[in-house]
Amino acid sequence: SPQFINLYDGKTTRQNVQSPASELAQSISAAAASASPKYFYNALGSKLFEAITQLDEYYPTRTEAAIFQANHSQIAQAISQTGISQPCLIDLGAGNCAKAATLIPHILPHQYVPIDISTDFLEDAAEQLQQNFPALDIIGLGMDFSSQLELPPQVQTHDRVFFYPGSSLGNFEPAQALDFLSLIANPAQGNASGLLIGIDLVKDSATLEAAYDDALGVTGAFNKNLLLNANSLMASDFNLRQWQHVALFNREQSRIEMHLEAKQDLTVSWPGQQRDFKSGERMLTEYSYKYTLDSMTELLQQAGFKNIKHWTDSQQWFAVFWAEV
Ligand code: AVJ
Repeated sequence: SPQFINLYDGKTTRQNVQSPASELAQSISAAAASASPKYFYNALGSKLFEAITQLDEYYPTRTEAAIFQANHSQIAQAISQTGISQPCLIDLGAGNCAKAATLIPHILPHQYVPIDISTDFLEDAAEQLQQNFPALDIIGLGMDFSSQLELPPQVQTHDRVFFYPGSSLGNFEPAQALDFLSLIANPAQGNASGLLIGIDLVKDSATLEAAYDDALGVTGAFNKNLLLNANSLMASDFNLRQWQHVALFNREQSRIEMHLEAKQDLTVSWPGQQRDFKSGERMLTEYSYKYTLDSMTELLQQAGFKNIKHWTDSQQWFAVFWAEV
């Protein structure tokens, strides 16, 4: 069975790393309230995201899977052409590990390192995956990789393939995305040999907005679950019935914005503090930036990657990039 190392217990105070409770308190009490989208992912949030990926409206997961399916030998070839063999596959935000499961038979890693902030969910997924790949060296990491990317000594330092599928990079604002990619591209820091990354592309607003506001209301539940997670992390008293899901595409900024909107005047309290919300006031919970093939290529180049290749679907709705360090 896999090794599992939990570096995230929901209240760890590492040097220079704020605890979730104080980070949430700070962002929720700011003049423009917000909460980082990483707080969607407790055990229930990971299950709700898994449900989202099965919705008709949520095209990214199945479109990306089809791109991998159609191009897996070309992708494996691109990786081996860089001189990488028996890589360590580092899966950023692995969740249920389903995407890696389809990739592993093609790129044949020696070691697989799934990382996720949703520690219990990841531990179960890593155990399941080990059943399918009994010989694979799996090291699960419960970790908030957005705050630090330092990997424990068990993780192979050579031939590292960072795997960042699903367009999760879109959660970062462009400047942060560049910083994060630069960290991966810096061999002294992350020791990457290359990056395999999935990116959602700009398209018509109706398609984008339906993907983030589905008819069944699963994305609304996923969004509101952040409040349940906050209640458990910071001992706040958010009442979910007082909040409404909002998703809109901001074309100027090229991003989906998800908010929670107060349905009435209300007060949220947590130990030592409180925050009033006016009816209609919004709390930002997620940006999901959409790129073009050109803007993503440029971002990867700026971050220091070279020999950038991409694969896309016939509608150009989604793209998978391979970028060498
Ligand atoms: C996991 C960040 C890629 O931005 O599409 C899905 C999260 N939010 N529905 C995305 C999400 C609402 C998702 N990422």
